[in-house]
Amino acid sequence: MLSKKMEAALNGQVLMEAQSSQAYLAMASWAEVQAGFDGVTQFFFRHSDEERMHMLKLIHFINERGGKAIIPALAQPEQTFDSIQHAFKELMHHEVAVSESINNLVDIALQEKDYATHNFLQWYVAEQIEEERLARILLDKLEMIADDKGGLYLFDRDILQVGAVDKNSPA
Ligand code: OFO
Repeated sequence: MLSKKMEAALNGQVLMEAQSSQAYLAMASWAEVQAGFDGVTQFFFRHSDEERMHMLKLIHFINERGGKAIIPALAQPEQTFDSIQHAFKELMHHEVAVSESINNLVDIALQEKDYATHNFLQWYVAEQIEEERLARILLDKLEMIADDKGGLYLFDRDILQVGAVDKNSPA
């Protein structure tokens, strides 16, 4: 059974995952209208779907542990970006903030002696290590490429291979 404090904190994470999904959906849509960035477009659409799965996993857990998942209202995410680099910088900042939030949940689970939730959260801890790693790799590549069109072409072509390392289904 979840404590009220744990339940509220997990619901906060539902919101965060939903916001992540929306933010990456906006990036995907933006990339889709930037001619030629097919790989980046697919990457963000796929990432948005993954965030939704992260949210669903939390919703089911909260409900199964005697709580009630709250389906949140969402603010409109950023719609336009100055560059591919800008979008990936946002992704990186976002993932670091999510990791901090997950760590905070782990702290609360320990304070509450809620070992079931602590165990559940380990999947998210591992996932965040992977998400931050991926975001850093991609951002480093983009910073090296800068405005080089050939480099951006190759980045767009190869991004789904890099992203494939990130595949461990949360379902
Ligand atoms: Fe849900 O991991 Fe990214 O935000």
